[in-house]
Amino acid sequence: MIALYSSVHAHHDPELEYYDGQAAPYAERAARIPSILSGCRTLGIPVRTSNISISPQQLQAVHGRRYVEYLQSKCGAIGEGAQLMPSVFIGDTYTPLTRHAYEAACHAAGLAVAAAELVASGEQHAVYALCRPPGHHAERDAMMGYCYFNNAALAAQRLSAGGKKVAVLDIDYHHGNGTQHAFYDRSGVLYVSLHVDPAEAFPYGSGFSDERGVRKGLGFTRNFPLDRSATPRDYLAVLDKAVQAVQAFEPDFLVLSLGFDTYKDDPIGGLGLDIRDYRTIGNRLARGLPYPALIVQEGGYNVEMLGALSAAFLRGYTV
Ligand code: Q9C
Ligand code: ZN
Repeated sequence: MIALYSSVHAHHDPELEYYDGQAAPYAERAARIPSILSGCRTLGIPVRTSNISISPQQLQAVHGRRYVEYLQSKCGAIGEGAQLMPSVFIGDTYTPLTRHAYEAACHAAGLAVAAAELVASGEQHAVYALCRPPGHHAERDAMMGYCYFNNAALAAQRLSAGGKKVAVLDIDYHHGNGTQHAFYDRSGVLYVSLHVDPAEAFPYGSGFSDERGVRKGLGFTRNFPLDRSATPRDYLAVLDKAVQAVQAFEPDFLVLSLGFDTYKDDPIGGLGLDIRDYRTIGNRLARGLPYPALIVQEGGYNVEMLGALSAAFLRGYTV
């Protein structure tokens, strides 16, 4: 296993997000990535730098042309250090634009696609893409939840080339609305998500258990909402169900959308999981889902703890 990293993310570092119009410090901080990098180093996972962008054409595998062009031109007009809350192509007020948002998002997507290529070619059995900004809330035509381009969806789309079956397992605290919607009417990509019940958590509008896909995609979306008060024991029991749903699909490849915002002291999530639980999670996934895998970084906002959390996960995953 190797990790893929790009330094370009650091130029995108907004100051504020808006909750019902009230400004609050931006939780999706650039310092997250060095912390996760230290977790990889603790485990001796080789880290390869991959400063590869993605073209507007490649982004259109998942996103609309107008949306991509809007982001590119709008970001170019923003001053260094400033931020802008757009009025269109936006799903919430947590996702401001900066001068370097487009560039950073293109490099995060570039990491995910480069990682997908290493896995598709068989060069690596597993690759951890240290994507930032994250991606799973990004819709076809809307930025949302700190996400601009959907890294996991772009990678899954790449891995599905030639009719390969791809399972996306999303264990971020939040439901990955954008990834779900990207494949909602298709049978070749399974989306399975474990997250806090959208009745009580972001993104509120999707991730309910009765969302199961449409037309050819019916049955190829599976949501496992958790109560906010779920214990680690409850969590692991539901994780086993999600793992079984993936196993039943018999995928050629796995994309794991990995969030550490389920950690008990996460500043915006927080689901009672402790460091040792991440080792258990990593271990259960490695054993239950031994497919060639791409791990895509999503959320996780306790910057000081991300190194320990990623190390614990990797310790369990790589045994
Ligand atoms: N009052 C990801 O984890 N809402 N995005 C926070 C705090 C924004 C999370 C609400 C959550 C976005 C990738
Ligand atoms: Zn999240």
